[in-house]
Amino acid sequence: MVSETKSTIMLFPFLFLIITVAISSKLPDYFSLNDFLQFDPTRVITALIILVLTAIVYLRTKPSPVYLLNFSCHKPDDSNKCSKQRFMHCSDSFRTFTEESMRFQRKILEKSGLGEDTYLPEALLRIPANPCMADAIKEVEDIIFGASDELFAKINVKPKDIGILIVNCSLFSPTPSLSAMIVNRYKLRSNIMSYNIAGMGCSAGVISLDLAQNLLQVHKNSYALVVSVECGTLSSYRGNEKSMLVSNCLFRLGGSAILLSNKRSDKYRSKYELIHTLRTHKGADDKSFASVTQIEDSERIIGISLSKELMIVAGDALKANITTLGPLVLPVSEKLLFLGTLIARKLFMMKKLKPYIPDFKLAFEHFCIHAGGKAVLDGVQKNLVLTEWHMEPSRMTLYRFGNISSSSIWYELAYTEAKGRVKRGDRVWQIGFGSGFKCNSAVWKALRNINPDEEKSPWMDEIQSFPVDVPMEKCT
Ligand SMILES: *[C@@H]1O[C@H](CO)[C@@H](O)[C@H](O)[C@H]1NC(C)=O
Ligand SMILES: *[C@@H]1O[C@H](CO)[C@@H](O)[C@H](O)[C@H]1NC(C)=O
Ligand SMILES: *[C@@H]1O[C@H](CO)[C@@H](O)[C@H](O)[C@H]1NC(C)=O
Ligand SMILES: CC(=O)N[C@H]1CO[C@H](CO)[C@@H](O)[C@@H]1O
Repeated sequence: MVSETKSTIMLFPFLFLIITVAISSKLPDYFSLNDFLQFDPTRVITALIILVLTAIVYLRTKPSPVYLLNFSCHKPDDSNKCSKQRFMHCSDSFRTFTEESMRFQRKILEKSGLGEDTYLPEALLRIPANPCMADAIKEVEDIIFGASDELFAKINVKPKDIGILIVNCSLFSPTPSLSAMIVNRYKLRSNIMSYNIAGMGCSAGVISLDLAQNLLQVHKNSYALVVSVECGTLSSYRGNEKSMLVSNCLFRLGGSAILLSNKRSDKYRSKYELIHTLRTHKGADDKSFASVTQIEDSERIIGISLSKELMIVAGDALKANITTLGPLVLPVSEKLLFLGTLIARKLFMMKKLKPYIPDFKLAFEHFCIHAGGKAVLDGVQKNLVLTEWHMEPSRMTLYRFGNISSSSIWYELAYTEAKGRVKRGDRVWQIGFGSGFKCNSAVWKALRNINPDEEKSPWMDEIQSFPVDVPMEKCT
């Protein structure tokens, strides 16, 4: 989006120049020495004024670049580790689940693709569990401040320099808001533009990026802090409705913080440049709208219900958006192949010819797909024809950290970096899915080679032990 407008706007100065020359002279005159020696002052001044004006217009309308200075992902304390066995033990202690729901939860965990080291909030691990508001606040504080502290330690930017703050947490929105908690903790400036995005589900990460990008186009020379966290403490479900038990089993603790800048001088010390953000909202379709909802079951217990159509809806949303993204990022050869097949199918009625699925591996080196669950990852892999190597960051994030909602795409990027895969010029595609139903993408370009030994990330101490095979485990 940014680069496209940029190239159109780049044409303006040239256009103006040509018009200027054309108006102010008969072209051949310029080349006669005689004329060249006798300046016509009015002509020169007009040309100069127009040039200056174009330069001003150009600089004013030129879109600002958006750089990612650094980011951090929170790694919870070891005491929050929750093996499948511990999870079942905690579920059991609620004493509200029937024998059948216990069996169902066990089955979900076995098929989930989650490992034995994911993290749950302390309040949910306590026996007997009795989560309250104070627990939820403590949980988000731990994550938000943990991630932000680490981020501020990584970058050379004072909290006072931050002009835009976006916090995104889908399920928990206390008063004063989470963004106010951050302003208070880091003593941010009083004219800060703060936004608290709630209820937008797992793709909110990309939504906040998109919002940040738009704000950075308007407010020059700013830093934007984007914090993404999910707090499930108060939304854990204790009823026996199967469609509501699924997300309960997969949700885990995690959060991330990223710092964006639109100062051109920051390019040399940034990691990535934001190339595109794309948002697709399928909420106008009732099936999509109802695919992920927070409702009460027949016994008035609140939980998040996932519909059976979720995977179909997700596939549709993805397809819709890659049709838009494709032309922006794919190399010419792939576009031609796609067009050729389309024409053959439509014009020559070659119905048997399958629609050509463009090879996105030619447009991106790395993929970070929202790790909502194993089914989501399998679906995307099939749709985009990706190899296991490309899926590795997403699968390992699901295995190690579980469904950590919107921040998962940052854990995946951190994994890619920790494996030493990111080289200067590489392109990264982050895909988020979430209730609504929304599918959002962000495309980044790496500005430098990333040395895994220098990066502090949740993976740094254990990256050698990945990738692991993710078998369908029996759980007791
Ligand atoms: C992942 O967790 C989020 C937040 O709890 C939830 O809304 C979403 O439905 C979960 N995704 C899946 C596939 O369970
Ligand atoms: C906002 O929160 C959601 C839900 O926790 C998360 O999926 C998303 O990534 C967050 N957005 C950003 C920009 O961090
Ligand atoms: C990001 O932070 C890490 C510390 O974890 C640091 O080594 C690295 O140089 C930072 N990257 C940039 C581009 O500043
Ligand atoms: C088909 C569809 O909904 N595509 C959307 C994908 O995202 C872009 C960017 O926001 C939209 O412009 C497209 O309409």
